[in-house]
Amino acid sequence: MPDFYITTAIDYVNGSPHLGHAYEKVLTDVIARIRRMMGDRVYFLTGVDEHGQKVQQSARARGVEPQQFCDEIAQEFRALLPRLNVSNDDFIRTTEERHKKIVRELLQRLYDKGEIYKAEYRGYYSTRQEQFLQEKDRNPDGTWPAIFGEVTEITESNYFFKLSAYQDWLVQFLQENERFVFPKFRQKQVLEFLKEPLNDLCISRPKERLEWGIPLPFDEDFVTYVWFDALTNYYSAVADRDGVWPATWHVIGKDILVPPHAVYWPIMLRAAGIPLPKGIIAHGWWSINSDKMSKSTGNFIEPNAFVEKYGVDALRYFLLREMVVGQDSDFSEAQFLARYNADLANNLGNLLNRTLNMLNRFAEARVPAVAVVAGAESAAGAQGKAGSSDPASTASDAAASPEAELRTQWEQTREAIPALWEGFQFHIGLERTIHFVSATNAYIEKRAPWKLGKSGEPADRVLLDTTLATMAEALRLASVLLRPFIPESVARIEAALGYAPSGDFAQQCEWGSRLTGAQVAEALVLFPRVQAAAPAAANAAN
Ligand code: ME8
Repeated sequence: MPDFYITTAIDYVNGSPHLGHAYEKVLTDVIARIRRMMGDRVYFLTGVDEHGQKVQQSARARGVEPQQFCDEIAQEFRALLPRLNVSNDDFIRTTEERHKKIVRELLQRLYDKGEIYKAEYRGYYSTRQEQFLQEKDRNPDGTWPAIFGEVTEITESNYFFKLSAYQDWLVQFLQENERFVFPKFRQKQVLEFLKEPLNDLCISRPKERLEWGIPLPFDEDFVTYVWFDALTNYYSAVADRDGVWPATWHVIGKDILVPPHAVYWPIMLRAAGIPLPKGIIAHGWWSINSDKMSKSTGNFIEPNAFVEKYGVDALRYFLLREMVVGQDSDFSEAQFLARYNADLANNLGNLLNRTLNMLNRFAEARVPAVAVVAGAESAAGAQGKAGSSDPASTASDAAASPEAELRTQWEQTREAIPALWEGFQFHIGLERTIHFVSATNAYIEKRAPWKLGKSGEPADRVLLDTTLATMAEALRLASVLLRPFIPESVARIEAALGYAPSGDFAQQCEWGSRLTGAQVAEALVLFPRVQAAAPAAANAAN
């Protein structure tokens, strides 16, 4: 069984979780669920980033100790995961002993190897960004950009990590590993960044300036720079688990690719003699109604409230269907509802509802065996041939039968999907899958089982059974491809169809008569149509 280790960024606990955080966890979850479905042994890590100036300041502003503040907010992040149906195996907090121990060991190892040195540094410092600035960071008019907040000139002794010594190695590594960063255009940005000489990285903060951090093992007057601390989480969480490291993918947002994940982290690992991860997936950013998310302006989606209102799968589906992994996307409730109604309510939900409804009405709630496929007139004659009880087993005899056409559609869909998933093209995968659901609904319109059920002709009865079996089978198959995305709904569909998945992914995708004889549930509305955009979900959370 191949090992597959996937991580999300660990979120700062200086504010509550928002849609961007939710997206990243769901995206990572989808990949983890796909790999599990493909038979990999998956380890999925997420967590929170608790040290540093921002957290210390936020705690002070609330008048509580940093640890107490972290405990509260970390709980909010942790509680969101089951609400989003995120199947993480582990949740790390950077204030945990297991993490602090490994950070200190790593620092000591690098110090002993001569990769860390002490030096005096004089320069401009941004408190808000917790970083020293360079002349090139100034605006053209000589002022400092507003994102840096207050900038002061300071001199202090600090510890530095020899980043610059690894610049050539990193460039070569990225040239040899063209797919280290997904999407590719982001890898180019990393190489672009590396065209300028790297400075060594200041990895300490004097305690008089910042207390809320992990003390350096070789000088307790300093705490560890928060990025050095945070990046190590990916390794510290699994350091005592054999065979999990190296990570397969780190899933992060585009804002923290360069330099932390694509420059600091590979160099930290390389310098410490630890194998590198296979790669980094850098996703884009969500805006809300074409604007930056901001609590103060109320342009903010609170994931819990949204899930409460529309259900977890409606949100998961939208996030994965709408965003092209690596690109930015805009979230508006109107767009969400349009997608929801078109794809989930009117298409998938409709297929489920009518399938159950007709099985109850015409087949005593049992999926009939397939009897015939060829032209309607020869129904009785073809019956004997269809002994394989395959809804489209006579596809070659009757290439143009609606069953055969639908089956061909299915074969094309299932063949396309693995490569789309492998390339993180989830939006296209979902589009293709919903397209197949549409084709199934069109097939039902064509066969019109409600008419066949009323006719009383034996040949029509045979055709009715085939139609009922075919629609149930098509729904079952579509569900297999939807399982990683909307797991709760798929579990309900499978239960309603009396289907317990068995066999590997390829077997589950085989068009057959898996459901013959299954007892199905009463008609079920999984995704009720929603009429108008209700403004309450774009939560004015202030
Ligand atoms: O950066 N859309 O934490 P964070 C999509 N602690 N993703 C977004 C987003 C948006 N509008 N806003 C934020 C940190 N994110 C560090 C990470 S990892 C060792 C340390 C994503 O809470 C962002 O890109 O600011 C990042 O991947 C994650 O949420 C956490 O952001």
